[in-house]
Amino acid sequence: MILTVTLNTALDLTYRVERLVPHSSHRVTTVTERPGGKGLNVARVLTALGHDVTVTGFVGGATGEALRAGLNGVRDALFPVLGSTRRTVAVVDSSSGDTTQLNEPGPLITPSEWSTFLTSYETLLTSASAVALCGSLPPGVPVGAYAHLVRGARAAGVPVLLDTSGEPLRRGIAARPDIVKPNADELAELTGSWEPLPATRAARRRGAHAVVASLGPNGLLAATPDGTWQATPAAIVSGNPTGAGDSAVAALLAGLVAGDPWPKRLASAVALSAATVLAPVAGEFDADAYTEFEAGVSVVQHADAA
Ligand code: TA6
Repeated sequence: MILTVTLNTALDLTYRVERLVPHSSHRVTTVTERPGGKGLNVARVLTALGHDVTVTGFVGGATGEALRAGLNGVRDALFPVLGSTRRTVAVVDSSSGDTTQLNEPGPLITPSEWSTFLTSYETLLTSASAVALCGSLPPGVPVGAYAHLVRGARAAGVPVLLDTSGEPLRRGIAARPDIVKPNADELAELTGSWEPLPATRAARRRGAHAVVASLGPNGLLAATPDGTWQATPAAIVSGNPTGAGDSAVAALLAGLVAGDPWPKRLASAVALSAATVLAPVAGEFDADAYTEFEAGVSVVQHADAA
């Protein structure tokens, strides 16, 4: 099975308003509540694609109960904690498709909760074909947590993908994960460069086997041991971009497990991201659009550089 780790799970609330205007009050037209946090979205997408997936991470309180109740067939090995699972709020402006995201910090994880989690992670790795470590860290979890979990996966011989930001990313990438998937902001923060190509290559030199940068409407840029590729969608789609990066992670994991060549993995990841923008919430995608988009993705190889 594919294992996804979401240490800071969330109950994702999506509010749609006609038009978001600063300093004014709004009527919400629709409210959607879903289990969230990046690894949970990855797992929901992979489950919909027919993969055998298990999610792990921390859950607690009434929000944790609501999250669990919404899992709908996604297998979970979520670990109960005393604190309450956070909420995240995405406010979607229906007129423009622009989204404003508000993410709570999450519950305080105690040292004993963290150490019990580590024991269960080691057990889960024994039946995993790949593992994804996704999202922010809740308070109390050490900043080097992902580096530790990457090393654990490598020691168990399980390929590992890392999708996080800031210092946890900086430390995690040095532990040599198989794939790292930063977005443009995360890449710039990590490398100090806003130029995607040199930044992606510089990020790879920090220790990852491959770095796949998600560049929003410009698709994906991948620096890998087999070469560097830019994968671009045929057209820009508008909708709700929340979770598009999580769907790219889902496709990259599926391609990793299948042993697909990089151009195929990237085409699939770009198409699945775009099909997610068409869905109303993160962790879901428009299945017909996914098939249609995949054929239209352009994948171009860059000349090799040191
Ligand atoms: O990528 C979208 C999303 O996964 C939302 O579902 C929301 O839960 C959030 O990101 C969590 O991100 P964070 O970086 O705060 O862990």
